[in-house]
Amino acid sequence: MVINFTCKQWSSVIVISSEGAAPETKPSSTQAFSVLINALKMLESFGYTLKHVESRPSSSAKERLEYLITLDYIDAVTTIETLRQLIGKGYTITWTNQNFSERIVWFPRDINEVASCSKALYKYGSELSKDHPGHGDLEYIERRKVFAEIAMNYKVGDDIPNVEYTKQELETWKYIYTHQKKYYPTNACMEQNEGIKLLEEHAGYCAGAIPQLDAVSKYLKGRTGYQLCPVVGWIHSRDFLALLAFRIFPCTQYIRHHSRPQYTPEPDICHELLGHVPLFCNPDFADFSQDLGLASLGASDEWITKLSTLYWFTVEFGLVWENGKPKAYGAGLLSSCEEIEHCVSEKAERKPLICSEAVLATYPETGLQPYYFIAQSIQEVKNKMTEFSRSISKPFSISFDKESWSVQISTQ
Ligand code: NLE
Ligand code: FE
Repeated sequence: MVINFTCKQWSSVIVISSEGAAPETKPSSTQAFSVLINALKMLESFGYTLKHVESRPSSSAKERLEYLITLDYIDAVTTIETLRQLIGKGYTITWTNQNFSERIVWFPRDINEVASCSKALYKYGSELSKDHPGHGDLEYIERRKVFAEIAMNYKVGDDIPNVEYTKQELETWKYIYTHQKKYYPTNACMEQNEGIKLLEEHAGYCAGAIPQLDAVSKYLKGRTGYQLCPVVGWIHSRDFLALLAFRIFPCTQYIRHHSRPQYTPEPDICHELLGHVPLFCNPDFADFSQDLGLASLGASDEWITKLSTLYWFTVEFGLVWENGKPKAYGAGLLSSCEEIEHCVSEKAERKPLICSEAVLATYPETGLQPYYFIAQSIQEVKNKMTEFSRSISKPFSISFDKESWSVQISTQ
């Protein structure tokens, strides 16, 4: 059932109107009434006292009823938490005040609530589309199910099950690892080179074996407080960013198809372990990834698109200058044998990173990127993105509390 709640006033009372049932159907009187009862029950559990309630024909659909509920105002934080819980129960809430009118979106506040965010699949869920190198390879598709199973059953906080990789999988890894390592000293940023060194010393990185996510996650946790969580494949941008807010990085565990080790159109374990994890060893980079995640919590769909586009052009495909030379720090570049060469070559088009421009740029999800955004340093990327995410309009601000590993909501 879809219910619209409009929060009309902010300062002293909350006025809520509700409409029962999906827009196409006219709810029965008892249905409409049970919507009211359920809303009141929830409001009561938050400590609200009902001052007044009246029903009237809905302003948007005449044949439907809407309820105007007036409550004693408690405080801003309780209001937001109430609205958040109502959204969690399936209510759609539009927050309206003199500055804007925007739909409020549910977001997780702690590690238990964020757990569901790694489950929603975006694409390549159970079968591989035509542009995927593994398309039609039944053995490969079958193998992917083993990894899907692990990801679907995983609960944040558990140990990540270790996987015994096949000979063919190990060969693919060895090819990529050896190839990329040759290019990192010249084509990758220094943070990447430092990360790889640390991971070789402490987390079992080597050409001969695919490091296990569990061991890598435990090492990262000790170093920068980030942990890995296995996922089936692409997940929705909103969920991806929400996980980052809690210092959780969603990680695929399967490996790309052996027929094309040089390039994959979707994330795989090579992309995660060679592209993302080394940078997560850097405390500044880890902080900045979390900030991006925090900025996404409760943001509108439009902002989520902007933030994930920015993520694409920086964390996935970004370049930085180092001693007058372009170097890769984007994970999609660091894990691709083809693109690590291409991105710093004469052939590649590079534009200075301007966030307001990058968020509007379009990109192909498969194939080499047509252009790249380049910054002076990782520090500059961080500063620019922090400044940019300040322009997100939200009726509240969010901060992270390290003690409870949860977010605190406040209003200005
Ligand atoms: N194209 C990258 C690679 O081959 O490693 C993966 C990109 C995933 C976003
Ligand atoms: Fe990635």
